[in-house]
Order: sequence, then C-alpha cells, then structure tokens
Amino acid sequence: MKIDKDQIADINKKDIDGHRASFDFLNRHLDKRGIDTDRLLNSLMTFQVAIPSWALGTGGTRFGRFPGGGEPRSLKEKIEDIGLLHALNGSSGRISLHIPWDIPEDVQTTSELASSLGIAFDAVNSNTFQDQPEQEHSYKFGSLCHVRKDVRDQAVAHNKTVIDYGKQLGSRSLTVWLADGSGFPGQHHFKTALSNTLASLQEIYAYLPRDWSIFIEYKPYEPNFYSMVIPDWGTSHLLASKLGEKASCLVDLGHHLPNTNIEQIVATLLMEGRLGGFHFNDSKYGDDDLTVGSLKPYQLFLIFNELVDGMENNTSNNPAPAWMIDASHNLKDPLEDLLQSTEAILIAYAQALLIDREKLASARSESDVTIAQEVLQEAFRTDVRPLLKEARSRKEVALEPLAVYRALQMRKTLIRERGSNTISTGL
Ligand code: PSV
Ligand code: MN
Repeated sequence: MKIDKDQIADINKKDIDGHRASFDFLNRHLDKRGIDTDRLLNSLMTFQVAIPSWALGTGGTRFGRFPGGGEPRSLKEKIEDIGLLHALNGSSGRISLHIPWDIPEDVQTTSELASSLGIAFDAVNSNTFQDQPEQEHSYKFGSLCHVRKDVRDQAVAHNKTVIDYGKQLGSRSLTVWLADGSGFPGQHHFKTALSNTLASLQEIYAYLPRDWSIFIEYKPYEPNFYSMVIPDWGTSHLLASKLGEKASCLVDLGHHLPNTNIEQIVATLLMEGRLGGFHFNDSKYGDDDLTVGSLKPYQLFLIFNELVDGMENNTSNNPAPAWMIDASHNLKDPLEDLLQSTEAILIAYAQALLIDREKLASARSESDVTIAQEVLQEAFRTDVRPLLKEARSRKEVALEPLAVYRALQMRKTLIRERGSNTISTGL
C-alpha cells in the first residue's frame, strides 16, 4: 500500500483553519515568554525516532497472541509499513533491524526500497538470546558469558555477521542486548560471567568499523530471575569504559526496577558522554513495553528535560543518541500504537524545549525549590500539540497522523492486500 500525498493534503484541508487558530494563540503566548518558536519548530521537524523491524506485528505474552491481520510478511513489507508511518508523521524515517529475525536477502533492493521511502538504517541488533535452527551450540546457559569458549565464539561470530549486514545497509551502530544471567544462586560465578562477557565484547569491539559505535543494554531481570550479567547502567558503563570510546550505554525505559529515577541515570550518562542509545516504551510493573507516554508522561518529560539540557551543554561531546521505540503491541493495531508513541515522544521533547532554563538555574542557585518545580510544570502543562501540528504542516505530512490513518482505512487495505492471518517475524 502507498499513500498519496494529495490524499493527506485533502484531509489536512479540513483541519487547517482550526489548527491556524490554535497555533497563533500558542505562538503569541510563547512569544510573550520569549521563546523562539521557529527554532523550536526546527528541532521538532528534524527529530527522527527509529522503528524496530520487530514491532510491526502483534506482540504477545507467554499466554497468547491475538493478531489483528494485515501484518507484514517480509522485511520488504515491514519497510513499507514504516514508509506509511513516515509519510504520515514525517518522524519515523529510521529502521532498526534485528538479525536474524530480519535478514536483508537482497541488500541493494532493500536499500533502494528504504531510501525511496525516506528511511535510513539505524542501529543493527544481534540476537544471542534465542537459538536458531541451524546453530551448533545452544544459548540456554548464556552466550557472550558462557562457561564454554566454543559457545562464546559462536556468539561473537554472530555479532560480527550482524555488523557485516549493517555495513552493507549503511548502519553505523550495533546494539547488544544479552539475556545472559542465572536462574538460581550458585549457577554463576559472577566475576567469571562478567569477565567472559567483557572479553567477548572486546572481540566484537575490535571488529567494529572505524566510524561505528556499540551500545550495551542492561536489564535487571528477565529471562533470568536471579541475576543478569549486565543488570544495571553501572555495569553497562563499566563495560563501555573498558571497551573504549566507541562503546556506550543504551537506556531502555522498561529495563529498570519500579520507581528508579531514570532521568538521573540519563543525566549521569550524558555527563560521562556515554549515552549512546535510547529505547522508548512505558510500563507499570516491569518491562511491559506499553505505548510511550501512556502511563507516565511526566517521567518522560523529566527525562527529556535532562536530554535537552545535556545536549545543549554537551561538555563531554556525547554523540546524538540513537532513538528507538521498543514497544510491543498486544491489543492495538501496531501502526496506530507506533503513531501514538511517536506523538508522545515529540510532545515530551517539545515541552522540554519550552523550559525556561535561566529561570530554573536561578531558582536552583537560590535553592528556591518552589519556583524550580513551577518552571518545570509550566512547561509540562503547556499544550504543545499545535507546535507538533505546525511542524508537520511545514513538512507537508499529516496534521493528525492517527486520524488520517483511520480516515484512509489503512489497516483494512493492508488486510485486503496481505490477508487476515499473516504473521510477522519478531517477538
Ligand atoms: C530486551 O527486552 C529488548 O529491550 C532488547 O532491546 C531487545 O533487543 C528487544 O527487547 C527485542 O527483544
Ligand atoms: Mn530494548
């Protein structure tokens, strides 16, 4: 399925007068606050967040999966789905591949298709958390940390293959998430598991092309409920520092114990110049992989506050982090869910850009806790949606991406084209 720009423009027309009125109102208000709206719009217009190739189908739990139909059956169709998102919102121009769930059989055709839709290849992800049919050794008891060298070698070789695929597609980074850990006390010698992991990562690091980065994810539990080899940002940071400059940490919002102060972790990593990647989602209990901003929009805003602050005062030369949505869509249409997540990310970003940083700094210097809170909440409570719409209007994409998706009955068309029983690879 392809969307015609004229179809979007037609639907936009119905909305444009209402949009103009709300944008002008907000613009005047922001002007009074001394905010340069054009600069802000520019930041919103250039912001891109990657869509993972494994999130375009229905997700599930270990109890069940209830697909909604029209799921992409191949990498080609996954790229086409991201093309639809990007045509609607202008902010989904990146794809992150998980190998071997999505192997580009024909690199040239894959690259051409992606670039024809304005999509670039973001970080490539390795997978040593599942066994593949043709593989010699099992990862049941770990991969890069394994007690046996032949298993570790196999996992290292897989990561090198992933880098090779990424090189051909124009990716510039590798994300490593390890399910390695132990289920019960006594199973692991902690120091050996961590030092094996470091040694394996060092081999992968040595294979990275000159202009590549490696991102190391952490997670406190799951699938191992006694210990994970890389349970927290501290361990991820330790590994990254030992590896070298091309290594950094990846923060996945779902990879923290409840109530962790994630914004503080973000600030610390930015201070060290080691925030490489970011996986957005939302959760109530654990790694629930829910729609971004659906539960804790204020936390998301506080995180963006640190990100904006860190990038504006980038004393440690932290490279622009690789943004990605890492959510699972069990109940909602995956494309609708991804549109909602992207919207929530942009809202939090826009609100963080509105923060009066001078006033905040002066409140802090006087230990005026009340005003410090007021400054943040003034920005958070501003309805920035007209700014997002204005950015999209200037990019000539949909003013209301979700409404256009519905108006054009896009899922219905996908079901007609692909069938109602298609299953997408991934989780
Ligand atoms: C692990 O929970 C994770 O967040 C990692 O990013 C994986 O690569 C992804 O989910 C998909 O399994
Ligand atoms: Mn993740």
